[in-house]
Amino acid sequence: MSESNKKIKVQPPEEFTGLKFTGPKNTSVGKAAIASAMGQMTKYMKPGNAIKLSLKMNQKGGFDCPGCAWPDPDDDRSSLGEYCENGIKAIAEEAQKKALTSEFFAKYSVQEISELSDFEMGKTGRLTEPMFLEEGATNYKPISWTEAFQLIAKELNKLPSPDEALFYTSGRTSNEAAYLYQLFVRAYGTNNLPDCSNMCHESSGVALSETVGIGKGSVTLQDIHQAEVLIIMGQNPGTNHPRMLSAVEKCKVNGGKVITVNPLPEAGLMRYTDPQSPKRMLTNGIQITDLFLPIKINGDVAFLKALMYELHQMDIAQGGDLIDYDFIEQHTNGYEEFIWSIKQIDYMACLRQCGLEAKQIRDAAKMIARKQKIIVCWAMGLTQHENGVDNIKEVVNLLLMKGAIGKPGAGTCPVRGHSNVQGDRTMGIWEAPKKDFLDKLKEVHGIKPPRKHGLAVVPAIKAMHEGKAKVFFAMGGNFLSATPDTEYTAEALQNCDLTVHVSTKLNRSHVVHGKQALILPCLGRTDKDLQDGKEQFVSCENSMGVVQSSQGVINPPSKHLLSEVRIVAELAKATLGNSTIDWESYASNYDHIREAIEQVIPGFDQYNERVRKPGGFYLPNGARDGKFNTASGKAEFTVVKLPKHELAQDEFVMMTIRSHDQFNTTIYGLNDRYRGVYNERRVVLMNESDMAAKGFKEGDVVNLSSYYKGVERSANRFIVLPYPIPRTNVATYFPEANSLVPIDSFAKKSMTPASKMVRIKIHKAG
Ligand SMILES: Nc1nc2c(c(=O)[nH]1)N[C@H]1C(S)=C(S)[C@@H](COP(=O)(O)OP(=O)(O)OC[C@H]3O[C@@H](n4cnc5c(=O)[nH]c(N)nc54)[C@H](O)[C@@H]3O)O[C@H]1N2
Ligand SMILES: Nc1nc2c(c(=O)[nH]1)N[C@H]1C(S)=C(S)[C@@H](COP(=O)(O)OP(=O)(O)OC[C@H]3O[C@@H](n4cnc5c(=O)[nH]c(N)nc54)[C@H](O)[C@@H]3O)O[C@H]1N2
Ligand SMILES: [Mo]
Repeated sequence: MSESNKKIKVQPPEEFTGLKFTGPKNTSVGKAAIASAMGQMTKYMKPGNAIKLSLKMNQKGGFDCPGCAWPDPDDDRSSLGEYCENGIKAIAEEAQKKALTSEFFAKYSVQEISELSDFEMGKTGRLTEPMFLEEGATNYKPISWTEAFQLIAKELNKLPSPDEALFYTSGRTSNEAAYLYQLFVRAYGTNNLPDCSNMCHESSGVALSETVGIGKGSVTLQDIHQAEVLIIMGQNPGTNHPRMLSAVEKCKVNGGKVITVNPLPEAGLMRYTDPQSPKRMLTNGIQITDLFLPIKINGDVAFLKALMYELHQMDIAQGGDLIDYDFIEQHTNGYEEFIWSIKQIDYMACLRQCGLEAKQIRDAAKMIARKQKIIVCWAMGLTQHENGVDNIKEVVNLLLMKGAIGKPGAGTCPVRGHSNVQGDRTMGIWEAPKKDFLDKLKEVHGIKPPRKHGLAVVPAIKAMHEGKAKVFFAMGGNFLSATPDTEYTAEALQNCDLTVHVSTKLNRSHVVHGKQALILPCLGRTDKDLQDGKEQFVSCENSMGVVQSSQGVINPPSKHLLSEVRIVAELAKATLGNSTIDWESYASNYDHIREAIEQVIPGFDQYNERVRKPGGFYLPNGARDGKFNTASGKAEFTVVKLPKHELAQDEFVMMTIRSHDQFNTTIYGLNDRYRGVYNERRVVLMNESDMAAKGFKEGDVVNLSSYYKGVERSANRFIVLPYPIPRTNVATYFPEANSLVPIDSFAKKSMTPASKMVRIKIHKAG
């Protein structure tokens, strides 16, 4: 490692920012949310842009919110703007009035920039011109686009094998840019396309593909409205998918019940006040959760097993009409073996592991016993575990037992993260592409796509660490801070010959760099995109498989910005020289990319025509229609093992979660309003009895350390806060605690880092 690299701060600074703690709230949204959103808009945006954007966000013919992937209503969109507090924060962050110019980089060295907190980095403004960090230099300096592309091309073409290059994607990239990007990467010769999905819903994709034949959820927004019971597991929609709450509210108004399974009583799941409904504002909102189950971290398999055991017992006692035997007979495989394993469970061991009482399990069983319209919604609380794939398979088992899939008001609902993470995967951003897809690329584009599977995020980090990958290219995202084991990942990136980031905003991955580094500034979702003098639009797929157009509405912050599509095309031209692909034609008219997508990817017939219709179109979804595209043609029951939970003396299980004021590694502000934590992110939420046993008081400063396979990792200076969380469980924020997540602790099969279950010890700081 060079001398200059040593001093670079690879993690946010350990300084405190002035904590105020009031304890958790029991209601969400309402007036405080409107005030918070408006505050962000007026502080960071030009007034004209703020109005333009809030009227066009998630409207038919407008742009797709760059925040989460929750779908928009097919009809009946609110005239006030289909927005939420955190959507407004996302656009306020992207459409900042402040511009970050080359003078900033001339004034501050890379090392000095690394001293900034993530919050401060984000507030430096939108990136405005391409910047280059020469080998051994202390400061980034401007570079022309042409030189930047030539430099990347030279480094890529120098590699002994294309497999020594890695091409990461974060989930904001549009369908058009993602398609062209994977086409370039495969024409260049590798399937090394790690993406944020590897750290997110990969466990869902793997489990759902194996069991119901499609790696996506099966429900629509209408289904949520019609469900009789919604089970919301491992998800905090009040913060991360606020618009989901209006759908849940509709479900409740229609008579639906909600069971919430979460170690924390998240405010958004308790009460909700629709900010656009004067009646709800006056009546203090609606109760969301009917049955709250404060589960221990990773107690979900144990809980589901106990629940299915109860259901089976009740079915026997009540004459056998609670379990849907007709559905099981006609549409599934493996029931006998599965139910035998459920009959064998050690019920008491399950109760101990999930931390719930038998009565709570029975109450849940009673709530679903006579219902068929059941939907399970889930997010990172289920996927980011070593047994993440099993968690979701167990969810599927429950739904299959009840015949609750492939019919209205029932099914699977993995709630996606980034606004186009699902679309990127549909477009082929995947390290393990299917043969049919590659065959089609060959047929349509005349390339010879590589057949060997590439590297997902965790193996990609290892390859860089071991010197087996030398060029790292990122289409968006903040790889260093989003990935586990921050120190290890930093060493990996610093091992590269070249790191390149296509970005809208400055982040820590720009200052923890390879020998040479480039920052390529691009247009964001909200910016107008002109190619050949004509305005272009892009498209995205939301969490429920609807493809819709998205068109930016404001002038970009600088005339030097290129669109992601244009960047890929220019890079391809520079790298591939004579290519069978007409990159220029694609970049100058995005309709041409959509024509190619239509030829290669099933479900996109008449793409250009249908995407221009208000509201877009649904992609085909077998599971939704009750058709299971598995090897056997039936949905598969699976027998899942109860995980082993052995905590050593003095050990705790830590989950790393999002605060209310962040979008992944982008820190909008320092408050976590619903949890009553203000002006501080370096906190650890702990059960009061655990605090007493350790002799801790509120406000004590502690250091955290994790031990995994003989390696100790540490993160220092966190403030202890008493919180209603099960015993031996604690919570910290991502990314401050990422250095504790071991690189080797990931889900079997999906390789998703286990960032919701890190075994740690807690010591008072000296
Ligand atoms: N405003 C905003 N919106 C976002 C994001 C953001 O950062 N900010 N991120 C986007 C992205 S990429 C994603 S993936 C989603 C993330 O959305 P979420 O998954 O809701 O985000 P997390 O904060 O990781 O919350 C996980 C929840 O799971 C619970 N949990 C943790 N461990 C367990 C467990 O073992 N069992 C159970 N049952 N529950 C558990 C936690 O208490 C927490 O409530 O949100 C997307 N939307
Ligand atoms: N410990 C822990 N780690 C986690 C998680 C966790 O729960 N706990 N969650 C994981 C999950 S679910 C995810 S999805 C990942 C997220 O990982 P990433 O997607 O890599 O991270 P983000 O923070 O979303 O990326 C933010 C950066 O994207 C860039 N950006 C924003 N908009 C655009 C755009 O339109 N185009 C381009 N090119 N760039 C843009 C900006 O420069 C910004 O700094 O993190 C994972 N890491
Ligand atoms: Mo995510």
